[in-house]
Amino acid sequence: MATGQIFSKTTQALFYNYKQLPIQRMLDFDFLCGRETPSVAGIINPGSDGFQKLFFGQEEIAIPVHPTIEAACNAHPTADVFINFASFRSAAASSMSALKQPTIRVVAIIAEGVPESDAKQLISYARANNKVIIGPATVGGIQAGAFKIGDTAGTIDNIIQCKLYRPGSVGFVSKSGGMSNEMYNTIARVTDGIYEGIAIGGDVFPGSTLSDHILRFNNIPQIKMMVVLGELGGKDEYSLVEALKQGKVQKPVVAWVSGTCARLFKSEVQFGHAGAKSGGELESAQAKNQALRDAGAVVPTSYEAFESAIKETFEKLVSGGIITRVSSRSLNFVENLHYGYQLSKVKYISQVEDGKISPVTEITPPPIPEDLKTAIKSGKVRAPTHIISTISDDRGEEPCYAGVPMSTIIEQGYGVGDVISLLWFKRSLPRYCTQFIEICIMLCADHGPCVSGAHNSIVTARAGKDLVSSLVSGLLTIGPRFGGAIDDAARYFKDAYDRGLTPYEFVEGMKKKGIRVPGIGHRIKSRDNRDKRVQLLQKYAHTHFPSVKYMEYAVHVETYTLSKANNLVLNVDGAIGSLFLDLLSGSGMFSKQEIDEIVEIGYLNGLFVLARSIGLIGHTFDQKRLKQPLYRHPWEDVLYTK
Ligand code: Q5B
Repeated sequence: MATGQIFSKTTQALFYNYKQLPIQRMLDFDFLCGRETPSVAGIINPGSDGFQKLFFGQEEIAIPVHPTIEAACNAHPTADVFINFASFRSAAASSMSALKQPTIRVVAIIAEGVPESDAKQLISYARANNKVIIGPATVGGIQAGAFKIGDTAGTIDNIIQCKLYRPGSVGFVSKSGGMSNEMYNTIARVTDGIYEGIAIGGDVFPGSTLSDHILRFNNIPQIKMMVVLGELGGKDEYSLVEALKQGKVQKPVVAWVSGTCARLFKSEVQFGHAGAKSGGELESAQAKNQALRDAGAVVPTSYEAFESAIKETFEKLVSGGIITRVSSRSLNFVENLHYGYQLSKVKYISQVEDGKISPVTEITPPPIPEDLKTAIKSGKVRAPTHIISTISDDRGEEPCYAGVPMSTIIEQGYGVGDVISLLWFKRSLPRYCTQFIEICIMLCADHGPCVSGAHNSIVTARAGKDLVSSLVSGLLTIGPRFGGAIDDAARYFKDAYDRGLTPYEFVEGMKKKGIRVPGIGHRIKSRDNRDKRVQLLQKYAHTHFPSVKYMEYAVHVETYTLSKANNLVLNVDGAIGSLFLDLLSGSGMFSKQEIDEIVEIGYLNGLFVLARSIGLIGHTFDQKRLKQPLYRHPWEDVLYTK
């Protein structure tokens, strides 16, 4: 693997698969460290491009999003780390494609469960091309005060507690990502902190090994001691043993291989990681700990003693009393040394060179502005909402309509009328009312292909437009002349009735103002060709409503208008408008003020809009099913005149 530093304070990464939280955590870390540039140069979100807004301190920044790895590498040639948050299914292919990019030097693979054969191919490609893989199955790694991969080291609070915003003197490598967070804490407590920490991942075939990183740390002058946390299973630790034996590591190594408890189990045990299973004796934690100890690492007798071993080693370094380099002449001696237990006896084997640790100058990192959501949750701040909603709530286990849970609606056999009454009127109306609503919906669902709305939908569908366009084109015709006269009918009938106007006074008063009586008149219906829908609605109301005073008033108005012209019948809009007034006032469910508000706001055209949408959708499907060509109105049907 490479010789020394793989990250710096200017390192930038490309982040594969948009994951808001880990990217934001990287940027928060950057801000904490006083980085000038964000550590994420670009995001690769397969198939999409544009920008993602994220915070860099208090500022919002737009990070470019690229559809392919190639496009991202071309756009950001100095970004040399590839952080791969792909799933285990696509991690191998995307990692290989990243490794093949000349600009990419380090690939971190987060996914667990990458097939071992794929991992081997990635490793051999990376080694042949002098590239570094961290993972698979890793949380990543961190160079304190400089660069952090994804979720490494957890929350900002933990990062601050572990002093990871500034470099210390310890190089740390572990298999486990979860345990590395724990160890950052331990190391921060008993030393001057981490310089670099890497979790190689718990797979059987890690892209880079414990010894790869230890050998690299050995070449980083700022790192004065190394801490290793291995685990049972596999033989990775033995390459470190070899490196120690061969004198390739000159800085103190404090190590522990976890999993000593495996012996307490009668059969083979598989711990959390794919690679962490008790195999033969050689792969046991005990054997590996002993081998490391024999090779000269400081190895405590238990995990509990790990912290004090690190502390003791660090303190020796601070006082300048520990080896930092071992000359080849001393090698045999080192090989025979039980370093862990004879720590205090080991002074200078050879020269001490630049091993002494000078105290780190402590800095106070800038505070990271808290996210509004978190601050609100903790009760620290309050923020005004932008929307107020009173009819439904989808935050709980199941959505509620006006407080009624979905399951109640289904289990208690609510109908569409009940749902409308909950969502429009915010209350459960008596069944006769909700049934009336359903009758209105059924009767107004369609009135043939010749009416304005259906005609528009048909023409639009035949122009090749989609369902929504065809539907709204039909809906847009609903208005004062066609279908949208229900509210006005209710307003005028109510006003005239409440003021005690006779039909004559009402109609003539309207005529004087030049207003046609809404709810009266029809293009094809007349005294002798009554609208069946009106008759059905009237019949239902007579049977179920406690009072039909507004409807009776409308009928008196009709009697008067019919004396003027045959087609001035009470139409479907007028029937619904007047009958809804009866429903509102007769049901006892609405105050006078509420009725005035409903009429004033204009709820009732909603019934026609909702109902007729059913028909307009039907006409759209019909035209498409019949594969009707573009509509063109015939010339003969147009009067061309000057
Ligand atoms: N005159 C509906 O008119 C229509 C008068 C009136 C006093 C009136 C017209 C009107 C009010 C709005 C209304 C809903 C435009 C209708 C619907 C859904 C539908 C549709 C479908 C479906 C029809 C002739 C003479 C003139 C006028 C006078 C007409 N209406 N006077 N009050 N309301 N109504 N809309 O036939 O003296 O000759 O100048 O605007 O309620 O849309 O099926 O088709 O389900 O899809 O075009 O049912 O009534 O009559 O305009 O030639 O007028 O009658 O002043 O008098 P027409 P016009 P004059 S339901």
